[in-house]
Amino acid sequence: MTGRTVVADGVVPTLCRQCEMHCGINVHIRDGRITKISGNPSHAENRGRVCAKAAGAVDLVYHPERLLTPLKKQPNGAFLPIPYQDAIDQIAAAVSEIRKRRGARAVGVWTGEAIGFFQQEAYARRFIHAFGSPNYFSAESLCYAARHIACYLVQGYYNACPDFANARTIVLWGANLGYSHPPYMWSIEQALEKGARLVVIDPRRTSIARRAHCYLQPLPGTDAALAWGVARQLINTGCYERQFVAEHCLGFEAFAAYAQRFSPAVVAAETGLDADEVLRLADLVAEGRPRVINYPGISMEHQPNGLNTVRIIAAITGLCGAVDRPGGDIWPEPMRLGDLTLYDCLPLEDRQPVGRDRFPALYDFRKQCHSMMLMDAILGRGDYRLTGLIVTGANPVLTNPNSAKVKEALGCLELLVVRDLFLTATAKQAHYVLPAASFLERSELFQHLHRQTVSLTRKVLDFDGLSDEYTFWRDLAHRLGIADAYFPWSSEEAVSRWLLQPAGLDLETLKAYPQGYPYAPVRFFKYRQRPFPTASGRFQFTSDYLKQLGHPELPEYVPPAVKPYADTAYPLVLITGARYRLYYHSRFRNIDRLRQVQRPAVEIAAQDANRLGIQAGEQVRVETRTGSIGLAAQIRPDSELRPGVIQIGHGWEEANVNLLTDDTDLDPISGYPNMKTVAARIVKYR
Ligand SMILES: Nc1nc2c(c(=O)[nH]1)N[C@H]1C(S)=C(S)[C@@H](COP(=O)(O)OP(=O)(O)OC[C@H]3O[C@@H](n4cnc5c(=O)[nH]c(N)nc54)[C@H](O)[C@@H]3O)O[C@H]1N2
Ligand SMILES: Nc1nc2c(c(=O)[nH]1)N[C@H]1C(S)=C(S)[C@@H](COP(=O)(O)OP(=O)(O)OC[C@H]3O[C@@H](n4cnc5c(=O)[nH]c(N)nc54)[C@H](O)[C@@H]3O)O[C@H]1N2
Ligand code: SF4
Ligand SMILES: [Mo]
Repeated sequence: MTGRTVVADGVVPTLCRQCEMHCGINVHIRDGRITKISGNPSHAENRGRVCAKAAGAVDLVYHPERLLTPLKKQPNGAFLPIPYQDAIDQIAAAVSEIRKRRGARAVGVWTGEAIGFFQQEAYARRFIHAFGSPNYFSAESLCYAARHIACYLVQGYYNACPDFANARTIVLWGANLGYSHPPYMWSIEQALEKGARLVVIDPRRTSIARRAHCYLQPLPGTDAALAWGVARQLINTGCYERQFVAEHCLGFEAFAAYAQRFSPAVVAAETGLDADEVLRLADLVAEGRPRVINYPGISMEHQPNGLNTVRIIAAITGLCGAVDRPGGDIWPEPMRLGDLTLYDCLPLEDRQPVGRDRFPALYDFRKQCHSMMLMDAILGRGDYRLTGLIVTGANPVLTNPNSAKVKEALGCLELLVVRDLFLTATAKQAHYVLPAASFLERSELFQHLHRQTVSLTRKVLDFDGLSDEYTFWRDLAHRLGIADAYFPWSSEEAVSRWLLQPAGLDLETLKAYPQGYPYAPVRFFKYRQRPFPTASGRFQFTSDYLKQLGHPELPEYVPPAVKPYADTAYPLVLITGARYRLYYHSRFRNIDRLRQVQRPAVEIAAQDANRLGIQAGEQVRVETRTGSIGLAAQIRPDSELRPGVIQIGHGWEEANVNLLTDDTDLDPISGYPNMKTVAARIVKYR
C-alpha cells in the first residue's frame, strides 16, 4: 500500500472525523507515513484525550483492502478496474441518459454519516440540485433530524449544545455517551466531580448507567409517558420557572392540562417502573433547576412516536428554565458562511422530492428526501420511478431497515455508483465503485458550535487515483456542462476560501489556530433580547405547524404497540443498534485487532434464557415478521437487561440486524423507522 504524506515529517495538528465530535488530534508522521494519532492537549473539545476510534484511523487509511482504483461491474458480476476519467465519463453519460428518458428527478444522491453534515454533504446537495433533481437523501432519514425538527418546533433552534460540565442534574434518555460521544462523557465527569447528579434511563444497564446516581429501567418505547410524568410533577409542585413560562412560552395551559393524565401510578403502569422511581426522577430534575440537562439519545428518535418524545423532553428543559444558560442547553450562534446549497436560488420543491408528500417535516426543516420511501420509488411503487443513485459515505445495505428490500431495490437500479474506502455490502451492489478519500485526505471547515470556534482541517495524506468529494462532484459536473455555473472553484481550498468570505476570514488565519478560531464569544439568555426563532417567537409547548398537518398540537403520548410477552407469536421486544465502543456503525469490522474484541450476539436476560433453555454463547435464530438471522446468545443478569427485552447491535454483514427491522413501521411525523421496539422471538436450533 502506497500513499504519501503531503506535509513534512513531524506532528500535524488537525481534527478527528471518526465521529461528529471532531476532537483535536495530532497526527504523527515519520518517513512519509502516519505512525500514530494522539490527542491535541490545546484543543478544548478533548484536552489531549482521544478515544480508540481515532487510533483506528491509522489502520483504516493504510488497510490492505482499501480501494485505490475505480471498479466497474462486468456482465458476469465481477469487478474490473477502470481508469478514473473513463468512469466519470460513463457515469455522466448514464445520468444524462436517465434524465433524457425520465427527467432529472429519476436520479438521486445519498450521503452517509461518514462525510458529516456540513461541507462534504453540501457538495452532494449542490450537485443534485444543479443537475435538476430535488432527491437528496442521507442518514438523516433515521438519525438526528427527528430531534432537530422536534427542537425547532419547541424552541426554534436545535439544542445541540448541552453544557454538561456546568450542570447540576443530567438526565440521559436512552443514550450511552461514554461509547457514543466520549467528549460529552469527559464533560459529564467534570460535572460529577463538582457534585452533579446523573440519571440514566435505559432498559439495558450500560457503562454510563453504572455511574448513575439513579438508574431507571423502563419498558422500551415508554419514555414519553415518563417524561409527561416528570412534567406533571414539576408543574403540580410548582417546581418550574414561572417567569420564563409566563414571559416566553406558548401553550402552557394546554400542556399542563394534558400532563394531569400522567400521575405516578399511571406512569408506573405504563413504563414498568415503580411510582417512587418516577417521583425520584422528578425530584432530581427539580433540585437541579435551572442547571438541568435532559439529553435525548438516538433511542428516542427510533421509537414509533419518537419525534413527540423529544418534544416533551425539550419541554421539560423549558419548564426548568434550562434554556440558553450555563449548565443548560445553549442556543448556538453559527458563523455566517457562504451557502453551497441551492435551495434558495434553485428551489425544486415542485418536482416532488421523494417522501415529502408523506413526511413533509423532514423536507420542510431539513431539506431531506426520505430514504424510507426511496426503495418503493426505485421498485416502481412510488409516484414516479428513481433509477439512478450515487451513494457516498454510507452503507445502507447494512444500516437502513429491511435490508432485504434495500438490496433488492439497489439491485434494480439502472445506475448505482458507490464511493467508499472499502468494497462494502452496498458497494458490492454498484455498477461503479469509486475509491473515496478519508478525512485525512481532505481539508474542510468545521465549526464547534458550542464553543463558537471554526477550524480548517489539514490534508495529511494522498493516494494516487483517489478523488476527494469535491473533486468527484466537480468532475462529474464538468462532464455534464454545469461546472462553470456551479462548481467554478479549482480545488477544495478555493471552496473553503469562498465559504469564509462573508465572515471576513481567510485560510491563513485559520491555519494559525489548530485549536479553533473563536469567531464570536458565547453569549447566554439571548431570548431576553430577541424572540425565539419559532413561528410565534415563543418557546412552544404546542405546535401550529403540526396541527395544520393534521397531527395533535400537543406531543401526545402513544403507547408502544409491542410490550414484552403480549404477542404470543413474537413475545420479545427487540432493541437494535446499541452502540459498540470500538465500532462505528458498519465501520471497523475489517480491522482484525478490533474484530476479535466483539462478535455479533443477541443480548438476552437470564430469566428468558432459562425459560427458553438457552446457554451462554449458544447459536440461536432471532425472528421477526420481517426476517430472521442467526447469531450467538449473550446472557445478561435480569438487573442489567429488562426481562422480555433483547438487543442486537447493527453493522454486521454476517448477522445483519436490519434484516429484522421494518421500513413501514414509521413515526407519523418524522417517518423514522421503529428500531427500538420490534416484536421478536428466539428459536433454538436444536
Ligand atoms: N462508538 C460509536 N459511537 C457512535 C456511533 C457508533 O456507531 N459507534 N454512532 C454515532 C451515531 S450516528 C449516533 S446517532 C450516536 C447515538 O448515540 P446514543 O444516542 O448515545 O446511542 P447508544 O449509545 O446506542 O445508546 C442508546 C441507548 O438507548 C437504549 N434504548 C433502546 N431503546 C430504548 C428505549 O425505548 N428507551 C430508553 N430509555 N432507552 C432505550 C439502548 O439500550 C442504548 O443503551 O452515536 C454516535 N457515536
Ligand atoms: N438497526 C439499526 N440500524 C441503524 C441504527 C440503529 O440504531 N439500529 N442507527 C442508524 C444511524 S443513527 C445511523 S447515523 C446510520 C449510519 O449509517 P451509514 O451512514 O450507512 O454508516 P456506516 O455503516 O458507518 O457507513 C459509512 C460508510 O462510509 C465509508 N467511509 C468512511 N469514511 C469515508 C469518507 O471519508 N468518505 C466516504 N465517501 N466514505 C467513507 C465507510 O467505509 C462506510 O462504509 O445507521 C443507522 N442504522
Ligand atoms: S470521540 Fe473519538 S472518534 Fe470522535 S472525534 Fe473524538 S477521538 Fe475522534
Ligand atoms: Mo446516527
